[in-house]
Amino acid sequence: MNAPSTLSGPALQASRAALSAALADQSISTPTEEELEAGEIQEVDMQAQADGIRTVFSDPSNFNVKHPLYSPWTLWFDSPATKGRNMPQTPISAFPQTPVPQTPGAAQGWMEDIKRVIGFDSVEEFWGLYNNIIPPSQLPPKANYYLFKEGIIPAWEDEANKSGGKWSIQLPKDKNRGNIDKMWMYTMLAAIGETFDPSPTLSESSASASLITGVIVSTRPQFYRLSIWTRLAPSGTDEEGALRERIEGVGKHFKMSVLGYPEGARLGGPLATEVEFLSHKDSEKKGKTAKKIIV
Ligand code: MGP
Repeated sequence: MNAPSTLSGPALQASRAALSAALADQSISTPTEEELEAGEIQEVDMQAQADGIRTVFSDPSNFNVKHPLYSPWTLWFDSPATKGRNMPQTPISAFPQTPVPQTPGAAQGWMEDIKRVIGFDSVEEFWGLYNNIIPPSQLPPKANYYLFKEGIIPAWEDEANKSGGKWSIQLPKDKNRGNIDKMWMYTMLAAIGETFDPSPTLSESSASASLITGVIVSTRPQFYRLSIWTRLAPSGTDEEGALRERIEGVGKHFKMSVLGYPEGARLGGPLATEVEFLSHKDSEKKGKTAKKIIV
C-alpha cells in the first residue's frame, strides 16, 4: 500500500518518524501499583515530566507525547486486488491491534473482501497513516477506503449502522481527479475532529453520542463517491423533526464547509449527484423508489 510520497524531504522524514513513533510503545513509564509500598504516595516531579515532554512540533523525530483524538478510528480497505485474498493485517508491529468487531451473519459475505488496515487514536498516527497510503486519485476503479469509529464495521448490519443512513456525493472522475485527494482529506479531518455533528462532543458521552459512524471514499470506473454514514436516519414522521434537522446539519456542513460548495449550488449532472441522504434500509431496496434528502 506504500505509494511514492509527494512530500518534501523534511516533511516526509517527519511523517515517517510520526508513523514509527506512533507504532512503537512510547508511553512514559510510571511505577505500577504493585511497585509502590502500601500507603506510599507516588511523588511526581512535575518539572522533570514537563522537561521530558517532546511533541511532534518540538522534536519531529523523537517526540514522546501524542495528541489524542476524541475517539479511536479504524481504516478499512477493499479493491479488486483484495477480493478473495486472505491478506495479513498491516503493518505488523508493536502497535497493539484493536480487536476486529463481530461480523453479523448477513454482512459476512460483504465484509469478506474488506481488509482492516490499522487503528489509530492520535493526530500524529493519523498523519503518519495518511502520508503513507495511496491517495484515492491513484487507486484502481472499484476500490474503497472506509474510516470508521473503532468497534464499528463498515456494513449496514452493524448495530451502530443498522438504523442509519448516509450522505453522499458522486463526482465525475474527469473533472475531479485533481480535487478528490483534498476532498477525502478534509472529509477524514471533519470526521476525526468531530465537526460533522459537533454538539454532542461538548457533552460527557461525546463520541458514542455523535451521529457519525464513519466516512468512505469509493472509486468507480467513471466517478468518485464520498459518503458520511450516520447512526440514525429520519423516517419522515413529524416527531422526528429534530433528528431531520440534525441530519441536515451534517449534510450542509459536508457540502459547504468540508467540500467548499456554496449553499444554493446545484451539483447534479452527468455522473454527478447532489449532496444527498439515503437511509441504509432504502439503499438495501435497490431500484425501488426512495425518498432522498438533498441539501
Ligand atoms: P456499493 O459499493 O455501496 O454501491 O454497494 P455501488 O458503488 O453503487 O455499487 P457497485 O455495484 O458500483 O459497486 C454495492 C452492493 O454491495 C450493494 O448493492 C449491496 O449488494 C452490497 N453492499 C453494499 N454495502 C454498503 C453493504 C453492506 O453494508 N452490507 C451488505 N450485506 N451488502 C452491502
